[in-house]
Amino acid sequence: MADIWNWARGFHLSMGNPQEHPEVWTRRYLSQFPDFFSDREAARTILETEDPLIYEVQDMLPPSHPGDLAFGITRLYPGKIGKEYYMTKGHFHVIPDTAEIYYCLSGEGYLLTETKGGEVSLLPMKPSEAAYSARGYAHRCINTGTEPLIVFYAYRADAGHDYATIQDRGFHTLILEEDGRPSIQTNPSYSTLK
Ligand code: S6P
Ligand code: ZN
Repeated sequence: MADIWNWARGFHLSMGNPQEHPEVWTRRYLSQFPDFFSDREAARTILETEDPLIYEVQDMLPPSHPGDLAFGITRLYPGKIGKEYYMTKGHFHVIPDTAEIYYCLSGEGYLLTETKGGEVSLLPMKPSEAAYSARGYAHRCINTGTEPLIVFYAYRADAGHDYATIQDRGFHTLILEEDGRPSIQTNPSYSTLK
């Protein structure tokens, strides 16, 4: 990575523009995680004709030192798969006792957080608002608006990501569009997803 990221001495940089530092951007297309959506049939139908970009992440991932901070920008596009709003995969941290802070720059949606025991904290995100995902909680961004939801996040650098638990069990809570507005629902497949 370029010299700009001097984790030992500090640095500053311009963020959020995919044209700058393109090597630290990761893109997630529907074909990479169709089974994370509750309506898998709808996902399959869409993939017959297109493969939409759901979100992109500029992840300034430092070497894994517990005293460093990983941070970046997530840009989550608007849209739905069936009735379910576009969302990130979501994950627990491998070191469970690690929190994460999100700050909303633009757009609107939710940070859905929940424990392995199914305790849910659903945190709204609007510009200039922060959402704190507590230690032990998985987290997922959901875009319920019509513009990209853009957030800044930071967390302990060596926390690690566990996607497999979410892939197997799903989240306890789903945000679906009903009558043109977000509706909070219990995931009927929670714990039984395979
Ligand atoms: C990492 C942090 C974010 C997410 C990003 C994409 O701990 O929570 O950078 O990685 O929002 O979500 P996901 O679930 O695909 O990593
Ligand atoms: Zn995280």
